[in-house]
Amino acid sequence: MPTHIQRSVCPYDCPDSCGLLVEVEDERVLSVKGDPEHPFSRGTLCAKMNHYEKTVHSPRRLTEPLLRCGKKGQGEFRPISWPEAIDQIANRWRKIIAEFGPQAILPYSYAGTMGIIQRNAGHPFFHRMGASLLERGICTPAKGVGWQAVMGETPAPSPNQVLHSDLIILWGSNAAATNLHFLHLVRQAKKKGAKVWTIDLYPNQTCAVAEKNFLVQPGSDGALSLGLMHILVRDNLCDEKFLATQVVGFKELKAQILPDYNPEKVSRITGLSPQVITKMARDFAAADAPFISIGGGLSRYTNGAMSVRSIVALPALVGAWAKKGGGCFVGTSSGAAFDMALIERPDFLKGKPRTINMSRLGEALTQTEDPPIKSLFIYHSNPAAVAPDQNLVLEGLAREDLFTVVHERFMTDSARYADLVLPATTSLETSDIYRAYGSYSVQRTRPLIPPQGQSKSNRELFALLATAMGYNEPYFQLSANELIAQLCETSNNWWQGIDKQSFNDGLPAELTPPTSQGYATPSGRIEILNLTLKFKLPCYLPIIKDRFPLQLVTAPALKTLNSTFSERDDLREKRMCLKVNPVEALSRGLEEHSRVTAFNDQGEVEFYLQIDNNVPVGIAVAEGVWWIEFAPGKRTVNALTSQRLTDLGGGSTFYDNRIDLR
Ligand SMILES: Nc1nc2c(c(=O)[nH]1)N[C@H]1C(S)=C(S)[C@@H](COP(=O)(O)OP(=O)(O)OC[C@H]3O[C@@H](n4cnc5c(=O)[nH]c(N)nc54)[C@H](O)[C@@H]3O)O[C@H]1N2
Ligand SMILES: Nc1nc2c(c(=O)[nH]1)N[C@H]1C(S)=C(S)[C@@H](COP(=O)(O)OP(=O)(O)OC[C@H]3O[C@@H](n4cnc5c(=O)[nH]c(N)nc54)[C@H](O)[C@@H]3O)O[C@H]1N2
Ligand code: SF4
Ligand SMILES: [Mo]
Repeated sequence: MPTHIQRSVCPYDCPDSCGLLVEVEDERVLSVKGDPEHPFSRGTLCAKMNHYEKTVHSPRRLTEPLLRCGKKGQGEFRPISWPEAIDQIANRWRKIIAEFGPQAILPYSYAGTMGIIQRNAGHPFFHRMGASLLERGICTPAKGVGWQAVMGETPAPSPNQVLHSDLIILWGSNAAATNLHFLHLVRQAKKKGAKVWTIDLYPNQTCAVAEKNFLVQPGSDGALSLGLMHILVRDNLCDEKFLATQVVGFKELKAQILPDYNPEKVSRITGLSPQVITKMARDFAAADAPFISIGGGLSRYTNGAMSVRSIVALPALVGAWAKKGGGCFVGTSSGAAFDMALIERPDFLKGKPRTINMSRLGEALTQTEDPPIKSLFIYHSNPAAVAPDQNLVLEGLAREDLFTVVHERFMTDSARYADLVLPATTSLETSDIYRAYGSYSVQRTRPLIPPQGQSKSNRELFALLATAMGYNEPYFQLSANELIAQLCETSNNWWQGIDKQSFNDGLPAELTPPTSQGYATPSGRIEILNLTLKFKLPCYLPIIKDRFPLQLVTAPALKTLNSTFSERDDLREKRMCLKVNPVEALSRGLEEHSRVTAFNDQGEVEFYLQIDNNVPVGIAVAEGVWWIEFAPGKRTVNALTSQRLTDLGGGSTFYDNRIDLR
């Protein structure tokens, strides 16, 4: 059979949503390359996806349903048939519902696939059931809340705007690992003369692109932004005309930041000297069109939403929004382009089931809830690895009375704790629509190879479960393609200029966010003062510093994506390392490459020690979310993170944890 090349999209939780060209022969994927015609990724992929075929045809793929035959967590299973597996699930659920009610069942899903059809395939089913609702805040809801507090529903600028900026600030974002194609635009702007700064805790891979790297104290970014504003106001560097006509609350802000955020005080909080802060503010004001890209890093703290809000307010002071290329970017949201209710079916929801925050899974599984959680259905997520407070999560998953089903492509930490494991397809075996969250690109995909082994897509799985549970709504039996066809019938002003036929044929397209006069806030202006919030003005909220001396940064790894790609020997780092400054190693008598134990009140994790001059004193960096299978001890990094949530938005606080080492 001849080889042929077809389009697809990277399915993973990455802002870029790159276009793929997939070479297929004889129902096998031979190679995967970047699609030069994709408007944002333009033909390049990251190291992770360049050999996606190794994931798709991995010998580690799950190919048949498995029933647990050993103790929970040991990973001992025997194959069973799909009809048997579905029967067992439906029978067990009927019993649980009869005794405890449907809220005793909790779905747990996140972002294994970002396709809007497969990702949300479980919502209608669990709504129909009346199961507990899951608050999906494990990523960065604090970023959204911080943006909204100031900009309301104003759509984010296109990332391409950065090409017109003359000062680009990458603030708490390791774009070289997590937003590669945006960084490509930054490099282009740099060639045209733009200055680039990073603001981070340690010099990550992105720092090399920048002219200046500002290293700050963890969780101090909100104070830094307010300190910069102080100098802009004090030294008359603000755009008074813009503030008078486009902004609400500048007078009130001025009254607060002049006494409260002088450079000496902000220096004590951030660790930057008053001179550096003053120079930063002056350079920021001198720029014609400064552009700030806010990463998730600084948002994963107990003050995360307020930090983001404080930074989002900054460009308004110099009128950056009025200039081409000026402003700030936290990510795009193009949900309004699609009729998401058609996918999620909120109308199937009767009554108001309780909501459980996914970052508090450990607590939900181990404390007395009313009703108790008696069944957990995990799909395209790996909570045993990615959720905070791993010890508590594993304690919950080990409960003999908890009926756990995991739909997965690989035997993950979570799958090992399942009563039943069901094999899932990869994105090249299903149909979907992908909309990026780092640009406005959208693209539909079709299956390029048949499902591997007996694997089924999320949507096919919920069709089977609906039948078994007697949910007769014809909706459940719609195929992914039928649902996509229905979705494509909706047209709204996001689709202006897009040829629907080409979109339907699989070509990438770029949505246009609807433009309106002014800003999409209640006042129509940028709201530095927001009377609907507890704190009416941006202010600095300190983070808690407990008795442990080192701040733990659990940053993304370059070649894995959360726990995804752990299946790939060619991508995983050789050893699970913790990086610290030589001062921290010496003071504890710890040697390079030795096995060390990191500990705090949450738990203990073994790492190999990496001594790194670049990591500041007081910080420990653990990159990547590992599978326990490849960890030197029996736990991975999230045994050290807590279930505390962000100040607003119910987000996770993965970076807001402290440890010691021995
Ligand atoms: N290679 C790779 N790509 C990924 C992922 C991955 O795991 N690996 N994950 C994907 C997902 S799900 C997401 S949400 C995005 C995340 O993408 P990003 O938002 O870019 O990454 P973050 O993990 O949020 O944070 C990145 C940086 O924030 C810094 N940081 C931590 N605390 C602070 C602080 O208090 N202040 C400042 N200024 N900086 C701080 C960290 O040191 C780190 O360098 O990336 C996606 N892409
Ligand atoms: N310590 C620490 N923890 C973190 C983070 C951190 O920076 N530090 N990052 C956090 C962030 S930002 C996020 S977004 C979360 C991510 O949390 P998750 O969304 O749980 O991310 P993954 O670890 O990538 O797990 C996704 C799983 O879905 C499976 N999968 C892929 N496609 C499909 C499919 O079509 N169907 C089914 N059924 N399964 C599929 C994959 O094989 C993979 O095992 O992790 C969070 N955890
Ligand atoms: S992980 Fe991100 S950068 Fe890599 S191919 Fe996928 S979308 Fe592109
Ligand atoms: Mo995320």
